[in-house]
Amino acid sequence: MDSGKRKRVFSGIQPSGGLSLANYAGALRNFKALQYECDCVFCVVDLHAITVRQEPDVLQRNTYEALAIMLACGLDPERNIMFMQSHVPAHAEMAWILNCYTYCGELGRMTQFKEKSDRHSENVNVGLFDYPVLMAGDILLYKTDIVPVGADQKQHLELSRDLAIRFNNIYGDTLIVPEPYIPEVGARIMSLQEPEKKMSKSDENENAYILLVDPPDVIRRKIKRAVTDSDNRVVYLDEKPGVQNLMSIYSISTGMKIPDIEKEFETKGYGIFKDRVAEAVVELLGPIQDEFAHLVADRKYLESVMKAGAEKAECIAQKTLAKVYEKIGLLPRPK
Ligand code: ATP
Ligand code: LTN
Repeated sequence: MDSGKRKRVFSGIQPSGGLSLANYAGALRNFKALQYECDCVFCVVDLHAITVRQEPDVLQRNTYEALAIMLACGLDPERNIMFMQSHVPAHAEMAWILNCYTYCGELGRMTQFKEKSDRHSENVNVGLFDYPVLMAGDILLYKTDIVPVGADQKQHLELSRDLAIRFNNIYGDTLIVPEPYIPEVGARIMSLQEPEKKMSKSDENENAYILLVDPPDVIRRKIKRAVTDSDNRVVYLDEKPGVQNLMSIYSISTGMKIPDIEKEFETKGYGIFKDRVAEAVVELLGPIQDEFAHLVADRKYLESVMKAGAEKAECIAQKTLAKVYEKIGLLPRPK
């Protein structure tokens, strides 16, 4: 493919704890698929993670681990730009600029802000409120065409689009208006314990989520305990959210389509279904876990990846930022 025509992809993952099967389903899996046809930039968004309180040493460890798991999932650092958000100052700078074009009302309406303010009522800080603007900056700095994310990020992406359009309307064509890329299956993996709630790695009940690094026996136990219903039929219906969720997980793990899954389990009950889902997840995660164990121990290598990534990212980001400054009327620093 002509490299001039390749679409730019940007996405970010927070180092806010171990990554989950939901992060894989909604995001990482698609990053992997897109890397072959697009120019991809994948960022560990550490500045987003500090909108809730983090222990410094835990944050450091999670940050290395987030990069290691992205690599273990098959993202190629030669093909993609992979870096830490805080290593490229343009992200914080762009966020400031965009702050001046964002209305408080727009941010106050954000579902994630409302949820996280409830969950962290002792620390409703300005960063938490401003989180979507930093995210818009991430995306717009790279002239991004496509943003692969889970369904929970749709509202944030809408804001990024609105800000790009708003800026362009004032100053003329400057920023690219990004498109979301939300998968059909796996965009919203639900909690294994409360299937009407999204699976979140920060859930206080660890049976609610599967971490990509969970050992096989833990995965089997969590899936066995997953909440379903008393109907015992494996069919994909909205009134059976627990079963629907396990079917999505099975689909992601095996590559099978939902109707084929219904067929496979037509004459079988939840016992066999859950066993097969668990084995499929164990099989999916096995190679990722082996690769992760090897990579996470090699901090030198991880640092070499993030260093090279930051240099490449900075070049692109700095160019967009300079153009934005110029359009606004900020004086260039005399040489
Ligand atoms: P937390 O659960 O702690 O709030 P998070 O997992 O939502 O964090 P990120 O690590 O930043 O936050 O998410 C990374 C990617 O995973 C995003 O693209 C997000 O949309 C996706 N994602 C998160 N939760 C789910 C889910 N339940 N189903 C599908 N995709 C998800
Ligand atoms: N808010 C996102 C993480 C994120 C992101 C981004 C995703 C930060 N910046 C830019 C896509 C593009 C989340 O998943 N919680």
